[in-house]
Amino acid sequence: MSIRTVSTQPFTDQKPGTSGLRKRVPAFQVPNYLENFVQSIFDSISAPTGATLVVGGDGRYYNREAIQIILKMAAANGFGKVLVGRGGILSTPAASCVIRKYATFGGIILSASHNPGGPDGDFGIKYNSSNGGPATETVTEAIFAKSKTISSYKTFDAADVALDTLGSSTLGTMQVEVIDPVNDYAELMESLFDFPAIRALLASGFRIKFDAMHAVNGPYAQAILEGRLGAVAGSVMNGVPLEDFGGGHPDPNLTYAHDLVEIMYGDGAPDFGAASDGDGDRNMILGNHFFVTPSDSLALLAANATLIPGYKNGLAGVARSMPTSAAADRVAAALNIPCFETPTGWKFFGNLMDAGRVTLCGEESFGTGSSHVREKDGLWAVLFWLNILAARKQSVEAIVREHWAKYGRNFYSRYDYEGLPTEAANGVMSHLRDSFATLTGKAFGNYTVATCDDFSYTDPVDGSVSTKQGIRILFADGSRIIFRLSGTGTEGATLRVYLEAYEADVSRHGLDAQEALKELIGIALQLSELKTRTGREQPTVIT
Ligand code: G16
Repeated sequence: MSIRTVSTQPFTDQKPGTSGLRKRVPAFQVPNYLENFVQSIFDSISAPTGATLVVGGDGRYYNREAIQIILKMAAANGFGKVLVGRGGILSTPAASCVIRKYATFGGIILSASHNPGGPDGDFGIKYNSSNGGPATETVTEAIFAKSKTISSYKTFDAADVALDTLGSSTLGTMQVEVIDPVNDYAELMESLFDFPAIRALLASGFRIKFDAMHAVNGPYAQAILEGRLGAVAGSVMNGVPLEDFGGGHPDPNLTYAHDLVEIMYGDGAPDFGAASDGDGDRNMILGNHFFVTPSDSLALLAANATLIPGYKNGLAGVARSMPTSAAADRVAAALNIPCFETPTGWKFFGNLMDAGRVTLCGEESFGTGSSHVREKDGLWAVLFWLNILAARKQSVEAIVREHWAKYGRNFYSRYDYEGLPTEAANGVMSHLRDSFATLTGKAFGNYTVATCDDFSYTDPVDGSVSTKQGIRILFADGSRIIFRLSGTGTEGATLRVYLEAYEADVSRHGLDAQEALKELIGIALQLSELKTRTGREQPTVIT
């Protein structure tokens, strides 16, 4: 057993996207591809000799192989200890929890989140810092710079580490501790929420369905919902994590979580439904025949936070990504707390949470979370909702409708055009940028453009600036159309069009969102010339 230095050539395409490096599995299987990226991480983070690292992933295809490679490289790069989830499993929020609880130097999380898995599916890797959150752009840029000049990496020649039994072993001088992936996280949840009240709600006949989508949250949901909270057996569906997610697309939205949607919109639907994604950080919330948009969910959680033991003293502030609707802003204004608007990407919330300036954060992309960890957290959001339902003893729909009556409704929808030729997608964006000068003040039907810009963000904590974070067309009445290119896809380009219209009139709150947003959708298509420039008549996904 010895440390070996291996010569390598740089790859030019290792730029981390919205949340780490995501590629097809075969790309990661190219000799040295993963090793180069891991060495670039280690070379960029200046970990002291003997530091502790957390490693885990969502269990997708190639997770186990990648973990063995990372463990051997960590041993060769001077780490003293690695905490790894049993079977190589850690949901993304659980990894964040473990990094924080054991005050480790950082962690490596293996996931391509909601993207499909399997031998031809997607894989991903990202580095999280000691605060438990995704590395900031300064760090990811350093990793990318390193990946372009790397000439060697270090590994440790040894047999694979046994990952399926709890306990310690060694790789040279480095200790590998296989930990239970669920316990630390479940304890954290129990410290935040009123488990006895939720248990009583579930015992009273309140029926729930949680769709783990054959992804990492299955064991977490079984242990917490059916185990600690006593939900009836079968409340968790698709609860066995599979390397290819059963051939599904583990993205909790109305299109991909169709099994759950059918149940929640069928005869005898349960009272509450929820789903989470590949790595357990996203969530979708449903009532009986009712869908809660992620933007509304964030606003609802903020408005009801003091009902929850972990948040009973109120919130320091809230934050949302720029394309997320302004529903949370209205709650923040009423609570007289700050509301921050950040670029898309959970990493932008970290500084605000570390500085104690926000407690709750959320994104339209089915992500909600709080300062309990530094990742968005799917099961946390489900427990937050269950705690509200236990405290208020009303249906999901009644709670949301009451919220709209008080604050108004921000109608919201997102159109995704996936797998576009990159040039066509870039063409739409530059055409829109070129139109800025002529748009301001122009009227389109009921809407007049107030301003338009390319969103830019100056981090209020460290002063770093992020530019070109999405094109905003802001209308005089507060309605918005946003155009943005996704940073998480692995094939071609995905163009997202985000639509939002505010409605104060309660008599119109029952409208279908697509109906309420029809005129804005037409304006978005007209302004962007999307159909002619991309040849796409319809979006691939509407949420
Ligand atoms: C990641 C990020 C989120 C972001 C989402 C969508 O989520 O962590 O902050 O909102 O991607 O990003 P994009 O619009 O660029 O595709 P996840 O769940 O994929 O890790």
